[in-house]
Amino acid sequence: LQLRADLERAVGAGELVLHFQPSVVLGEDGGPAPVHGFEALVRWQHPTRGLLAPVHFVPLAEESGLVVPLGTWVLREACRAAVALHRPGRAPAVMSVNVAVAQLAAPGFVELVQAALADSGLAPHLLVLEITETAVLAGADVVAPLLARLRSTGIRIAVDDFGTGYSSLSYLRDLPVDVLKVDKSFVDRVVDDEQGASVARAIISLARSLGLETVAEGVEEPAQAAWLTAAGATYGQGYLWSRPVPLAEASALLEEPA
Ligand code: G
Ligand code: G
Ligand code: MN
Ligand code: NA
Repeated sequence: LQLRADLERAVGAGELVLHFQPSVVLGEDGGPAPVHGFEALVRWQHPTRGLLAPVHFVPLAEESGLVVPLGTWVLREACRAAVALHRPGRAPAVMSVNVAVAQLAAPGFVELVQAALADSGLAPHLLVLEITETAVLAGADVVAPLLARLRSTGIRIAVDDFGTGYSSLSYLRDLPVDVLKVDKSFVDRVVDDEQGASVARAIISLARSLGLETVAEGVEEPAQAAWLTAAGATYGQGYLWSRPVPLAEASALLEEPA
């Protein structure tokens, strides 16, 4: 309960910070992987408990409704960070932001996204909103039209933790999304596990046949990256290339590919 009161204050008090984890283009032959973009991941610089990971406060924020103001701060800050990473003569990096279903369903969310883009000067096609597969499934009737409206503003939509939600794959065909983020639990099993590899290959093939890009999450081993590249995954994200890092380090990753 103390933590909840603290969190209520923290959003306004400048105690939240963003770290950024790169996603990279899975190229041909194991050469250096160019950074495609970053996922913004929130942390809480707590006055006495130190830097808290989302697992310690995002669920609390979701239960209490605080995820709406928290998410608004994250969205605006991530758009500003994306613009701060622009350099002349360099392809601009894409910025991905996690969005809780309560945010999406709150009145005025589409307008909020448009204001965050306008105020920061970020081009819409450089913003990706990540919605978890379970959130999409739980509120398909409400969520799909909202995603369609968001997409018509030029931003892109990713389904996060894809494959964990026991969805029927046919629902994807009708969902207005652009990217599937293949959950780490599948990536963990692509090497030395024939059935694991089959499942991951099926997800990647399905995405390709629907014209969706894929981001393989939680890549830790070069052998996994090689397997995913051969299977046709579009991008990779994971400790193999970088942990989530502060903005200055993210900028350095753009100067010198992972
Ligand atoms: O790296 P990490 O521990 O930061 O992230 C853990 C989880 O917290 C991930 O599932 C991620 O989706 C979630 N998360 C991180 N940042 C945000 C955020 O800004 N908003 C929401 N809703 N979830 C976030
Ligand atoms: O939004 P999402 O649930 O995808 O959040 C990504 C989470 O996974 C974050 O907590 C991030 O720190 C974590 N993560 C990212 N890459 C790796 C990885 O290679 N290994 C592990 N164990 N965790 C990772
Ligand atoms: Mn995510
Ligand atoms: Na994920």
